[in-house]
Amino acid sequence: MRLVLVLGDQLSPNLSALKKADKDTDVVVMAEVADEASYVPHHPKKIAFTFMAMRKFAKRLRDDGWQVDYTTLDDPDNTGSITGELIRRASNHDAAGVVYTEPGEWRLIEALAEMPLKSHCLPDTRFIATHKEFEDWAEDRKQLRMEYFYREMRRKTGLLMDGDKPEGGKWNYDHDNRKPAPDQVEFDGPLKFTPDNAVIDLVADRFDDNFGDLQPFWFATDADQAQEQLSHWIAGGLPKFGDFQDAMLQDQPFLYHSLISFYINAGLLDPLEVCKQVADAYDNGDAPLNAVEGFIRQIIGWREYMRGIYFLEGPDYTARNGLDHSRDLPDLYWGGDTQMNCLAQAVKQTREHAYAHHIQRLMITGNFALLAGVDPAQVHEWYLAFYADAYEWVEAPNVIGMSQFADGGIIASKPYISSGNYIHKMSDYCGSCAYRVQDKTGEKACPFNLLYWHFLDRHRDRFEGNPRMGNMYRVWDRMDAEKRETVLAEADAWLDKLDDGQGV
Ligand code: FAD
Ligand code: DLZ
Ligand code: SF4
Repeated sequence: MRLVLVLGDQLSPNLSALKKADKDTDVVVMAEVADEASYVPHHPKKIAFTFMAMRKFAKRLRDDGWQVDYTTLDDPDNTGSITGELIRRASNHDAAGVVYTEPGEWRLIEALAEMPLKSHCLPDTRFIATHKEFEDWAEDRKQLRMEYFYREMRRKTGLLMDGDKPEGGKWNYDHDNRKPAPDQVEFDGPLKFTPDNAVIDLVADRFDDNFGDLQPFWFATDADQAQEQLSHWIAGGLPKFGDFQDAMLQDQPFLYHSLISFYINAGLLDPLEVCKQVADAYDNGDAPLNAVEGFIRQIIGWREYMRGIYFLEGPDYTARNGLDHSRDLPDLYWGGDTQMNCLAQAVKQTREHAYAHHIQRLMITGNFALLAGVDPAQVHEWYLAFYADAYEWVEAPNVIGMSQFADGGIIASKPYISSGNYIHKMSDYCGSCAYRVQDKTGEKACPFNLLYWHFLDRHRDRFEGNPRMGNMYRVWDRMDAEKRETVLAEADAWLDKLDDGQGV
């Protein structure tokens, strides 16, 4: 007999390791372990979600005829690590070896490869592109761009294709997806489910000091509930998803977003199946093309592309620091006081829900860290810990690459930076802020305005020649010399206050 490992983000009945195993002779191993629960100080909701979903999945496997050796976190025999549990279970059963599906983090891939047990690692087939397909696509290209990879994935899946042409005549409708914040949101947000109170008690007891609110807990924790959430969103949220994808509203964390990344990444929903249901909504006339294409692009385009880059670039990707940034992550990321309303909103929401939508992650918390020159490794760890959908394969390319430009431009062709103007256009945050978004200098000047020019000025050598940034430098150069000096001096003074822990 062999052991079959199922990790906390591999909760899919069609997992390659399960497909390869024999339910009459092999034993499934699942384990809640201290190593996985604390390699970063995860948000308590993320830990609770993982344990609840793991426990339900173990029951499902048992109901389906599998023998499952499940270790709870408080089991006195728990060795504290995935490899420790496999070695312990292998010795109990005198197992011939271990079959497992490739994990989504190099850390665990390496630990499993070094384990003193005969083991067989299978590819994770829950993705649309294999590693080989991505490598072949990337080979010999001077520059990798998501858009071209996405078109390959459209052709491969046949999603939104009209023969060999894109549905509607265009591959990408992003241009229609940038409407500013609506006055009112007409969708009632994610469905709320009842939690497993035994897990709530366990997490409350063991992870009390972690940043983030455990309660109220409402995530879906099995495949049926996740599907309910998907159907609920397709009916109510999808039609306006495209229009308001980039918008942000005070105290409205969810807008028209799907809130399914937790479920897809943990294996409760299959990405291709999700896209087919969304494409059906278009075929049935229930959702417009800009919404449907925009959504499908995120899944078969961005999500697959990020994974491709993570595995292509290798284990050192998370240590990259292409812009030599070294500031410590400010206290405000851990709930410390700030007068910047946009940041306070994004952090509050993250603390409450272990969730923020894409533009909040990119253009609020990410943008600020980049402008302020924060050490990307600390930014990476923050995102990995606090978002319930965060596993390194998807989080690191988004943070190190897309958001912090720390990979030197593999993912992004220019840094995602903006002054307060963009935030003002896309949200209603600035109206309730102690700073004034229209002030470029002075005591009340929006810090994003000061830091934007500070960033461009200090990285002039790196970005001046970038064709997509020439305009920005021309605007800066046309500014009165005295004004430029004032901006830089005020930005420096503001950063000093930030470093001193003074209320900013
Ligand atoms: P929706 O807005 O409804 O989008 C639909 C789906 O598209 C998502 O569920 C997700 O599966 C997929 N998707 C959208 N954008 C991306 C993307 N850039 N990369 C991968 N998948 C995408 N996503 C994660 O799943 N895990 C992360 O750890 C993560 N970290 C991020 C860090 C930063 C700095 C940024 C800018 C983005 C990050 N994203 C991450 C991508 C994106 O923000 C989330 O997938 C999205 O906010 C999840 O919410 P949703 O399900 O409501 O998504
Ligand atoms: C995120 C997470 C947490 C918090 N705890 C566990 C756990 O106790 N046992 C487990 O098998 N998986 C857990 N996970 C998910 C893993 O960290 C994830 O499988 C790896 O990071 C690879 O993506
Ligand atoms: Fe954020 Fe500046 Fe707007 Fe305040 S004024 S909410 S700091 S963008």
